[in-house]
Amino acid sequence: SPRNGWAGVGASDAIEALVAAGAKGAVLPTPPPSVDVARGIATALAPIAAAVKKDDDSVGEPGPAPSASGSSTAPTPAVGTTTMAGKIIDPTTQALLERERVLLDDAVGFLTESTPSLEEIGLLVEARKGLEELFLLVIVGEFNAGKSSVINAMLGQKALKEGILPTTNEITVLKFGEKPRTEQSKDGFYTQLIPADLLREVNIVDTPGTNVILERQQRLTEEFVPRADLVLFVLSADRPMTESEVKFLSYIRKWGKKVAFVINKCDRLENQGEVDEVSGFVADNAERLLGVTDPAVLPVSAKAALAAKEKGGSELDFARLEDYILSFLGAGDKKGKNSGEGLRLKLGTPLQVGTMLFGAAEEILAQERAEAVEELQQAEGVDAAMDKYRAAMEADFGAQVQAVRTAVNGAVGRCDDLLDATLRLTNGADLFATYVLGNGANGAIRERYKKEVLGDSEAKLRAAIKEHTGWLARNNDNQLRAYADAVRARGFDPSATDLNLFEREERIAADEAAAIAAVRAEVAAKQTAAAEAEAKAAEAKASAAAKETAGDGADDSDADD
Ligand SMILES: Nc1nc2c(ncn2[C@@H]2O[C@H](COP(=O)(O)OP(=O)(O)O)[C@@H](O)[C@H]2O)c(=O)[nH]1
Ligand SMILES: [Mg+2]
Repeated sequence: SPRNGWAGVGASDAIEALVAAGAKGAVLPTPPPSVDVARGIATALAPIAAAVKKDDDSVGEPGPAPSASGSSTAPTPAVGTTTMAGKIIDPTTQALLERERVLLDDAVGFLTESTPSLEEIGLLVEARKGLEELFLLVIVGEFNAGKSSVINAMLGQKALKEGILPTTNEITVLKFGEKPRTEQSKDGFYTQLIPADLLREVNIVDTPGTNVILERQQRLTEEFVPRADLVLFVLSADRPMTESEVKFLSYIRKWGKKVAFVINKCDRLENQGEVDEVSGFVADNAERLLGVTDPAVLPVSAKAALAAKEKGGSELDFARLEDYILSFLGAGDKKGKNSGEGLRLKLGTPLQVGTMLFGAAEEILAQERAEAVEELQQAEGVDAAMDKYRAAMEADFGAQVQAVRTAVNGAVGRCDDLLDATLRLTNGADLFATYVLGNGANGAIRERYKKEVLGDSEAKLRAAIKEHTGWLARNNDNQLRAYADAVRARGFDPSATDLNLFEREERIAADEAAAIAAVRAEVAAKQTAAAEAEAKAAEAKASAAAKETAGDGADDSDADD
């Protein structure tokens, strides 16, 4: 079979390589998609793409023998019963097609998951669908070059409108249909069913053309290029290779498309010499711009061809164009050239799109990775700065707490001093009480306590705490502002995070109130202790008085000093 050239591809370990790289099914939940996986898929696509792109020479070369254990009794698959888009295909191609379908579904799944920002994913989905369709011939070129006329001449009928003004405003997909009918499928997208035999073999797309005033028309035309299995680039013989055509060609090249050049309106040229001249000019430019050798350049006159067909005849140049197109669809032309090429192009189309998208995805992922690394470094920097800040704050905090503690201890110490001083002047509890009470009025201790012990302790504590909380707030504010700036610099909204200054200030005020309350409680406790001491003294006084009464009543009270 002329298609045996496909067999080698079936033996490729593309799928295994893909699976090894981590691409499993349409969903890749864990681990998160990485550049490595993108590379894996791109690598896996490569051998299939390479096989599909094999040069014409390799076509028809017998492929390796079927690997089915060589047994002559093994049942051979029923050759010729499998179809692709209604066309009969051999088992090897069928197997290849199956693999490609799985691979493409994986690829779509992977891209959707890993680079959802990649707008062109839809192109791969469309290209994947195209595998189930007929060979797709897309006619492009500047408006008025004669694209619609060329298609009409191919079909032998004026199925499409022609005109000197940009007439084909929308994409028109021409398909076979027993009854002529036009359906509007999507935005700017018509399907026209025509009972023309050629359309049993191929779907043809008429585009609005490039170099049109309406940008939308240009976009529609460009968007259809990736899906094409073969691009017919229609040029007008009287203005071949304009600047916009050169630009559009480089766009087509980007997608790795096979392009044939149709030089239309050759009836406007003077003689065959001019036709050859224009053909040579187009061929030279095409070689240079597309990087191909011996590009197909077909000079025609769509006008003359349709006129001839309508009279039941044919026109030689146009017949060459038709042979060329048909050579892709069957077993090649009379010499077997292009045999199997159509199938090869068809299978290659989604792979080209996939390769393009993986290239773009790899760039996106590499970029994202670089950004993530940078962010990680910054986060680590912030982390380190915070650690440092915490250590510094803890050191300062210790010092300030010590200051507060000193103030409290000072009060405690003075309290002890007072008691000591009092006790030193006495020789025992009883005497202490006597001494104290003999001094005069009730509450003498309390008064002295207040004056000598507490003094301005509370005011001092308040001041110390206020200073401490103020210091905390100031430092935190500065630190916080620095982090907020860093977060803002990364393009995030700091107010969406925990870095809310107002809330934080409220928290600091609450902390301050709590600290003051704690000091108050401590002071109150000391007051209670003083009151208790007073009460004890009162008790001692009472018992001393009772002793006095019970003991020597005559003994006159020796006043204390
Ligand atoms: N002389 C001449 N005119 C042609 C030929 N083909 C198309 N035209 C004219 O060129 C104009 C544009 O043709 P059309 O097919 O609408 O171009 P499109 O915009 O590329 O689809 C129309 O006026 C056609 O009649 C041709 O082979 N020879
Ligand atoms: Mg047109």
